[in-house]
Amino acid sequence: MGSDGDDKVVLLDTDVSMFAMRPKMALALKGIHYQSKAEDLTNKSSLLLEMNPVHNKVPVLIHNGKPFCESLIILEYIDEVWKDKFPLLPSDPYTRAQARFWADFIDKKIYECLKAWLFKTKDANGIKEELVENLKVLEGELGEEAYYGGERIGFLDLALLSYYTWLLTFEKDTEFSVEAEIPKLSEWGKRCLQNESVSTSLADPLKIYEFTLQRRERIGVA
Ligand code: GS8
Repeated sequence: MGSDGDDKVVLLDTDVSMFAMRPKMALALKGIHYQSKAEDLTNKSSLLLEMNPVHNKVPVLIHNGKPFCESLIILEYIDEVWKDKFPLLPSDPYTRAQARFWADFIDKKIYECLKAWLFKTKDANGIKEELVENLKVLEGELGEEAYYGGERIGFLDLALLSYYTWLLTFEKDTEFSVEAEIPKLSEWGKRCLQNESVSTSLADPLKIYEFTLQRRERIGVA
C-alpha cells in the first residue's frame, strides 16, 4: 500500500469547507492524484452517508474503498501512508504532540469564533476580541519560525491555513484587518500562499464570503 500507481483516492468535499481544504493541501503537497467529489450539503449523496455514517460530514477521504473521516485524522493518515513525500508531522514525539495540541486548540477556539461570526450568534466586536486574543496565542507559538513546521510547511500550518482564508473573509464585514491585528500571521499566510499546492487548494475568500451571505439568508440571519 502507499504511493504505487494502483491507489484509488477520492475526496468528498465542498469548495469552501475549511476542513476539506486540509486534505486537499496535503494531497497536493505530496503529489497524490485523487478524484474530488463535491457534495451539496443541503442534499448529501448516499456515498457520503455511507462513508461517514456517524457525522455525515465532509471531508471524507476514500482510499482504495476505505473511508477516513475528520480532517486532522485524515491528515495524519495521509502522512502515514505517503510518508516519504513531503512529511507533515514532526518525527520527534514531543514536537509531534505539540503540533496536535495546537491543531486541537485551533479547532476548538478559532472555529467557535468563526462560527459565531458566520451565524451572528454574538456581537461582531466581542467575537473579534476573542478571535484576536486566540490568534495572538498562535502568533506566539510561531515565534520567529517561517512556518509552524519549522523551515517548511507542516501539519500545523495546514491546520491553520484553512482558517486563514476564512479570516480574510471575516475582514469583509467586520472592522478587522489580518495585516494590522496579527501582522506575523499575515506574513506567515502570505509566505504559505507562495506555495502552489497551498494556493490552489485554498478557497478564494470572495467565494467564501458569497457562501456566507447565502448561508445567512437560508437560515434567516440578517
Ligand atoms: C468537521 C467537519 C465539518 O464540520 C473535521 O473534519 O475536522 N471536525 C470535522 N464539515 C462540515 C462542512 S465545513 O463546515 C459539514 O460537512 N457539515 C455538514 C453538516 O453539518 O450537515
